[in-house]
Amino acid sequence: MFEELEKIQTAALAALESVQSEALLEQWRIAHLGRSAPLMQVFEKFNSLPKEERPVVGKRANEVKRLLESHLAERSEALHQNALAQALETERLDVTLPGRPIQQGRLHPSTQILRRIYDIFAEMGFQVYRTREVESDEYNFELLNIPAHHPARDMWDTFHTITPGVLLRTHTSPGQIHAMRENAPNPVRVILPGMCYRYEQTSARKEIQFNQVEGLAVGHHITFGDLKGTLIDFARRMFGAAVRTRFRASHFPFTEPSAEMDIECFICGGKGCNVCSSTGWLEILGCGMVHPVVLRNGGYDPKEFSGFAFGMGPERIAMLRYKIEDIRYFWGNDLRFLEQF
Ligand code: 2U9
Repeated sequence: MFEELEKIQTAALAALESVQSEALLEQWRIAHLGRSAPLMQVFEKFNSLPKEERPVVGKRANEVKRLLESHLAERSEALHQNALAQALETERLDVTLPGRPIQQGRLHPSTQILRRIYDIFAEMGFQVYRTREVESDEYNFELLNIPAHHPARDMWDTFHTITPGVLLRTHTSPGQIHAMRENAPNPVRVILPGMCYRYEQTSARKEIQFNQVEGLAVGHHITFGDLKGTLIDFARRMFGAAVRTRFRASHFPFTEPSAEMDIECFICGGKGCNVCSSTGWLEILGCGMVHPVVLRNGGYDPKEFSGFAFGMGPERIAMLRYKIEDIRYFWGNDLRFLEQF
């Protein structure tokens, strides 16, 4: 039995010499210390030994077991250290290398202009009011004093849906009717930003989609003077305190009287250049006093209430400000364009 134990110990230690990985070490443990290992068979045969031999054989068998266990622990630690050293060698990190630059996103030029407009009008007490892009013919035209077959409809080439009387809004003006109907008979002061759509042949100056910002103030004693004061103040905040402005008479079906506001050309300072077509002035927005018919459609009695409204195109403002020569760049998703802002 002693001889057998010697053989078991020698064979196990010899086998351990060639174990080079933690997986193989586990196989070794099962083979030499597991339930069916030769050493465990010795323990099983223990009861069949003569009584006087049992203590000495038992002592020796336990010694062999402890020896194999301590070699196993040693080997396991050595293999672990080896693996660690290897990982440190191959996965070495050079902390002195310069960092990789992080690509920063930026806001679309239209969004930048829109946010500037929101800030300016927020300071004057105008709330942002958003409404649907899919509209009814009634809200987009009828209630704005543009009946069917009216020649003014030619100004808004329309995308119609397959459902009769439903269309993509051609301006944010239908939102003004929603705003009035929601607030009447209380005074209201809102700006309406958002995407509008027109069925057009695209060109450097025309796109089928564009943003608009319209504004509306309705109250008891609102005058054309309030309209001029508000819009001149807006122009000064948007284009600089020294900017000169002028109002020209115009016509829109939903306002009466109507006007357009120009600012002095900031490219040539009013001397005349190709951006302002040698006039020295740039058209910035349209405006007017809300037409009595439109006021009534919004739920206000025109004998008691008056209001002003205006509309502008953020892409047009961005084009003037950044000298962008083609409106199609805005939705072309060309990074060479977008990264400049
Ligand atoms: C209601 C009452 C009045 C909104 C107005 C304009 C003049 C105007 C255009 C300028 C450039 C839009 O982006 S643009 O093409 N807008 O000239 N808009 S008055 O007047 C309204 C609208 C709705 C109920």
